[in-house]
Amino acid sequence: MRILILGGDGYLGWPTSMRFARLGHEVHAVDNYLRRHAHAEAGTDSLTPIAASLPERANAFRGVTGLEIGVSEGDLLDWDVVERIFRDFRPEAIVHYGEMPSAPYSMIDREHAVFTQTNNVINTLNVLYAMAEFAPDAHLVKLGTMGEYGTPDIDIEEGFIEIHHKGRSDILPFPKLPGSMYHLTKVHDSNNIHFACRIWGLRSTDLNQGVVYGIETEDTTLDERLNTRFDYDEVFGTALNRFCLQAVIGHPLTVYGTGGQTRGYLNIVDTIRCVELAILNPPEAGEYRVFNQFTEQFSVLDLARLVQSAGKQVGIDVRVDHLDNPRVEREEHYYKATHTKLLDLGLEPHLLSETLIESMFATIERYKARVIFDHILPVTRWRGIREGSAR
Ligand code: NAD
Ligand code: USQ
Repeated sequence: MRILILGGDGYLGWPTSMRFARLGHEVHAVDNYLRRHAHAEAGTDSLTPIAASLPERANAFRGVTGLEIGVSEGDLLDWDVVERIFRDFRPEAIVHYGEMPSAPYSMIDREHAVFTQTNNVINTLNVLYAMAEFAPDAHLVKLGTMGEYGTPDIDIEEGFIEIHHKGRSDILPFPKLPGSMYHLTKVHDSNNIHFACRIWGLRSTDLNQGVVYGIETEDTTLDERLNTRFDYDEVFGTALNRFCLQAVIGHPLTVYGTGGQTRGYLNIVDTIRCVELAILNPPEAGEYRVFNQFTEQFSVLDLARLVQSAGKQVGIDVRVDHLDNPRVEREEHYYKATHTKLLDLGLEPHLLSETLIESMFATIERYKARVIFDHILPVTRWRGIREGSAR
């Protein structure tokens, strides 16, 4: 298949591009290096050294495997770029990772919020219009987030819920309570994509993904130039990745508040497999479906304890700190989210274990000299404007 990977230079996009090329697909990766620029501006960087550009990554991949990955350096906000790529490549499937992915980044100030919402919502609209015009039969696999749902006091369903109201019933989109300006963009995208499927007959799978952890995939380990990025700073680092790095450098684990915040998590290897399963089993024309993409749920404190216990196995004494929560979120709450659709398609999860955490420690140890210590503690606060409730 011809598969277009939007955001192909990112943490998830680069290993996905390699995986699909190795599976024999024709892959074209697009990126404008937004993520690299955001780190350069903030003075942060990936722990793992990554090749300098997408063309360099593709060259290294060709050198190692003999396989091609086509690349375009361009901004999805620019209609000319999107139009050209869709006209030239004529994708059969589009994997859309190409957004600004950080909740803290989107909460820094008005400018960052406006940028995040513009970047994410408008570039997805451009993709939908390009599909309608140049690739109406293609399948859009869009990365959404479990954070679209928030933490309601009822079980979370996969995208839709049957509602009985005043003697009538219907199956409607599940209510959304996102917790940041970033998470809100995913809700806006979902509405726009659902609309494009209903009105124009496009087909899409919206993958409401949980928090991803991990550093390596089968392809990244082939050669150091094929590394994917791994971030641990307060803006772009995610919970378990941060905790593993903190353990290795002797920093107390930064649990925000009580640590009862519960979320769905998955291994980076499973992210790629889920995207592959979605592509192999496309929806009907006009169908908009939602998969909840995570394999296990943990509280932040569960994760901290696991890292602590893995540390003990390898002789690292890990301390856990409870910091004042910089975010506005519920710290003790009900959380039960359905996630059977990907399992039904054949997903065999790589579950979190102490052994896996120990292997992450080993990789982090290898690059320890590159750690920038200044940006580990949280400084971005949700309460900058006016304090609200966690709901
Ligand atoms: P990432 O920042 O590493 O990857 C996104 C890539 O998209 C970056 O390389 C960035 O430069 C590119 N990009 C952003 N805006 C662009 C634009 N206008 N034009 C062209 N390229 C653009 O993030 P990631 O962690 O790989 O996440 C990928 C996707 O998955 C994101 O949409 C994110 O919201 C979603 N997601 C990530 C996680 C996670 O834990 N990493 C969890 C759930 C959902
Ligand atoms: N947290 C800590 N300590 C830390 C970092 C985070 O306690 O040092 C807590 C946060 O307060 C939050 C939870 O851990 O309660 C998860 O935070 P995170 O930074 O790991 O993840 P989040 O901000 O939710 O965003 C990440 C990705 C985003 C994706 C989302 C999936 O950056 O792209 O959409 O995970 S989900 O969480 O399901 O919405």
